[in-house]
Amino acid sequence: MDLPKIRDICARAVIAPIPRPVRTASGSIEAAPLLLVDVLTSDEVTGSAYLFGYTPATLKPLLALVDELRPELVGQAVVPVERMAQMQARFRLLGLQGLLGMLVSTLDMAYWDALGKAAGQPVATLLGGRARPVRAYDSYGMVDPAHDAAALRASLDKGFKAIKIKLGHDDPRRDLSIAREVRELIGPDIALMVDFNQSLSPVDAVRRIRALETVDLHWVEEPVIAEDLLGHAQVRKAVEANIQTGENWWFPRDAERALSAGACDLMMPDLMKIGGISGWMTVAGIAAAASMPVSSHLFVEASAHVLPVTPTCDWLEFMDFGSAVLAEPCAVEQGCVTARGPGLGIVWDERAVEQYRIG
Ligand code: SMN
Ligand code: MG
Repeated sequence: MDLPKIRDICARAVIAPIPRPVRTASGSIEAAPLLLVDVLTSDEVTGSAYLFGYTPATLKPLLALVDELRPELVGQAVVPVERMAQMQARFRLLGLQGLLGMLVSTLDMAYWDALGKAAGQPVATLLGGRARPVRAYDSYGMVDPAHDAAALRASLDKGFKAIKIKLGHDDPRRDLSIAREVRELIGPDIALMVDFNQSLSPVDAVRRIRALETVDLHWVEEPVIAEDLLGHAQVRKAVEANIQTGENWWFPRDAERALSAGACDLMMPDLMKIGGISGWMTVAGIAAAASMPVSSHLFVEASAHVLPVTPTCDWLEFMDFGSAVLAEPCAVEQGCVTARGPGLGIVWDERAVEQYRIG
């Protein structure tokens, strides 16, 4: 059998509107700067995936990076494991982090999308599982409980059984009052997660998290700088709450390092930083062997394919950054998201793409 080959790689930059702005203790996101990546293959399939650039400043350099990588990838087989090895070898001296790591991970997702589309199967099936409902939490930025009460109630009406809010206000008392008010609003049966987005020192984190102990919290996320694994481990030892982290780990080795450091009780790798579907699957194995629950970060559509094949699958984060440019965005049903195929289920809404395109 002839393996499909990469015929071309195209990328477009858009600023996509998002349902609600995301305010965090470390910066705000008003719209989603996305790079839409298409891998055209020799069997006439287009594999697609999007990259979330965090800030519009990343988009032009990413377009230029695609132009640099294209000649090295065109003509190569659509075999994700080989392409990852190729990129690792090619950039050994530089290392795969930052924009390059994000692009390599996104290309991996696009390859898997192409393979699934060519087979007429969801990626979850190709990975040995199946598209099944995965429980999701509705992910908020910093909230004002009075102003956001209606939105929070609407989340519960949609069937979400868990809500995440961001904390890390200048005044710790505000964190406590917000967490209390949100808990009051959603009632005792809904899981409540909080995310500090790396904003605290380990000493402050211990103080704040202890002060929050009267509120039933499902997890406390990234209390300190993501790379400070020792800091995470110190906080974890000093508090009752479960510590969650992982969205800023680069490739599977970072996950291994964090686990070895005892940095967390729960993990949430990000498909775009962990090495795409291929990187995720490596981490899923490490996590299973360590009995570590795994949740996703962003990338609702692709995450819905890898979580069902993750033995220690925990929660899917529902933060809707791609749907403005997708022909068929993922739906939430009874608080769950089910993967769509074929492939990753990623097909662009071309009219929307033209509307939001900046490059
Ligand atoms: C997050 C980070 C970056 C953009 C949006 C949201 C966040 C999360 O830390 O956990 O969702
Ligand atoms: Mg987070």
